[in-house]
Amino acid sequence: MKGTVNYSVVGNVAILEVDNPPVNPLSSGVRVGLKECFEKANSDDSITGIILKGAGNAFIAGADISEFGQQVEGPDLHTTLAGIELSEKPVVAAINGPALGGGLETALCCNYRIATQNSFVGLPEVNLGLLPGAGGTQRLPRIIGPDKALTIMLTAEGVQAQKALEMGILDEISNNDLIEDAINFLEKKIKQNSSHPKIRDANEMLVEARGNSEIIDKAKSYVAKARRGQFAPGQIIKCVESAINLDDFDEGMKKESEYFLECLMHPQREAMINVFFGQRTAAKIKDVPRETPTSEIKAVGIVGAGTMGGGIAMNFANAGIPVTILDQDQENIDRGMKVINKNYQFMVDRGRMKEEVKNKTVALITPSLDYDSLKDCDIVIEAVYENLELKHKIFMELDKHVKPEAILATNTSGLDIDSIASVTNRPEKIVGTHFFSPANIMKLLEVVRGENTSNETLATVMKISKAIKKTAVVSLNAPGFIGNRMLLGYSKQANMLLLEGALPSQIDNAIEAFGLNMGPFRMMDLIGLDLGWRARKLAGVDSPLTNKIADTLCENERFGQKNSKGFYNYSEGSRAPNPAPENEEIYFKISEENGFTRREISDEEIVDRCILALVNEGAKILEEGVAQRASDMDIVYINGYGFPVWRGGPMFYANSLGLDKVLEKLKGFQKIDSDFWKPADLLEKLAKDELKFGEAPDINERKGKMKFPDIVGY
Ligand code: 3H9
Repeated sequence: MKGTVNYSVVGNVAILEVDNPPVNPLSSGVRVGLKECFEKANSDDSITGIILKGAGNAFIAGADISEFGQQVEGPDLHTTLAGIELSEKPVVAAINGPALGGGLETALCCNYRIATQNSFVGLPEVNLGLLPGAGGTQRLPRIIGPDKALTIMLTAEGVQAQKALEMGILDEISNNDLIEDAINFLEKKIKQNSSHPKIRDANEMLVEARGNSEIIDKAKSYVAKARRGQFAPGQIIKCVESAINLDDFDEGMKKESEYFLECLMHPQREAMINVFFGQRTAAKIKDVPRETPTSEIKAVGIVGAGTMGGGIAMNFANAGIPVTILDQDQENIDRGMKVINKNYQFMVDRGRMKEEVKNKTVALITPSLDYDSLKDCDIVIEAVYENLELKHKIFMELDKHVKPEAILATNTSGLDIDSIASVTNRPEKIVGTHFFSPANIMKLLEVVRGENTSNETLATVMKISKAIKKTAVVSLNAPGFIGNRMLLGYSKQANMLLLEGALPSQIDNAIEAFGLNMGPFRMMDLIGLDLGWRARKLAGVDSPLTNKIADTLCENERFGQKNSKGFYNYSEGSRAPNPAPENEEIYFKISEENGFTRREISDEEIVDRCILALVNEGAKILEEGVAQRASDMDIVYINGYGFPVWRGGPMFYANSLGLDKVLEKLKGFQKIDSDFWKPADLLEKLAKDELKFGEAPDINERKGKMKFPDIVGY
């Protein structure tokens, strides 16, 4: 059994310490320990009260997520928490770090809650396709009201201790020794009261909310926007409606259990838990030991004050790390700093940042025109446009000016890291850090490992990516890395479907109904159709078949959202796509010129061809060892490309379809294009062996170096 609870006594107070490193989830051993320790404390006449705390730096991170869907040992969580709530001796939860999910639910079963300043609480179960199923949906609305409780449960955001105190979740904050403060607090309460409050008895806020449909309507409209396609949020709302409308706490608990079970059995739960663990596994590099030394990053340099450079700088400033941002002339640097300021002001205006925090954060970013100002930086990230020659020049300058032990990183989305490393005297310190736009918002960071990148460099970049709150995934240095390589096949299929007979709106609607944030043509309009067109013109290359329509739109001055005309039309200042029937003539003409007889195409075919193109390419990436594992590709697609988290990522989705079915579909599509749809060897092998992605044998060696394309960035 995993985890335990340590029992000690200070004076007349029993101290129960949940011990299940690193974050003390409520695994089987903890549940057994809690039951036994509460029985022990309650049967000992010398004990007047109980304090519950977590070992190390966490209170309790919730139920043990790895137990869901498994046969569990020991008492269930409800029985365990009933033992706490029914304790004859008063109980104080002494919160010493995150108290999340079942952790907060445990604290809500105690009579009182006291926390350190740095602690935070939350009910993030919705991110796992679940709801707070250990009384959270019934108890939290009773102490802070259903409106605020719904916000906490539906956003899954943590609430810092001070705010939790103001909301009424906590009774006190400890600024000194937590256990000493908790004992004093408990003794004061014992002196003052003969009985101690239980949240189950507090009904006032629920009665007040009865008949107020606004609370539920607001929650539903948030879910429709922010959690489109997810099952659990609706279940959470139903639980809170039950709390509001049922007089009896236990009746509400019954409803919660019913709705929880439905979440537990729902396929989204498994998909989202796959994402939870995938996110954490991605941070581990198979051949880089955990104990690899890392260097400290105390100062960061950025080369290029454009959109990407500015966004990257903001990430470090937000984490309190000073940044020097360099560009070649004053005009660029002024423009870049103006955009950074504007982005921060936007956050202040929206109430997401306090003015004084903004001022402090902006003050961490220093503009510069001089390479020498980067000399003491611990890492410098180059973020200029995609031109290998230019990058070579910049890296030569950096190598000359920046201290030799510093890491030099490039934000390239597809140029050869080894070629960049070759112009420096420190190839072991060269690494790719591919941020996604907008870099201050998007979670994904592709960390690209060159031939000579050292373990120390990789481990340092992985560590710093956590500090700036990015989800880092490692890719070998191969064309397109992971994300853009997979995207190529997906975009190709979208364009082929357009040539064969579907319209952009049909394709986008089908992909969005599948769950992606944005269909491929809306995405192309957002990025700008002209990027590829201009690059091809510059290089003097013809439009490939799949780009012929987009390039013709550009010839007609339709560049996408930037000039309000692309595959769609846009009204001034709006990003909402409107139909563009005037384009149809172009689509039909190019189809005909290229020998296509346009036909009716079903939404199912659209989804299969776009999504299975991702899957087949993903299988090739895996067999070539470019990605370490299938779940890494799921994490890339969810965090960087808007793939629905509730489908678990493209590779997990393929597993859930069944790889034999996937293979059958690919073979069917070979009638359309036998080369493109040739199934990856790995996929054939897994399907034959009735295995899934994730069950494939590890591949840790690359299959030879691949040639990088001459043009990237579209
Ligand atoms: C729930 O409570 C349901 C109930 O309402 C009802 C039940 C009936 N379980 O994130 P980190 C592991 S659902 C198992 O890297 P950090 C994690 O995998 C739960 N394992 O650390 C990792 O393992 P490894 C609701 C867990 O400092 C290691 O701990 N609760 C759990 O960046 C370190 O994690 C949540 O959703 C868990 N509950 O962040 C909270 N939590 O080292 C989920 C973590 O082998 N947890 N692990 O890769 C978190 O949000 C973060 O882990 C936390 C720490 C903020 C606590």
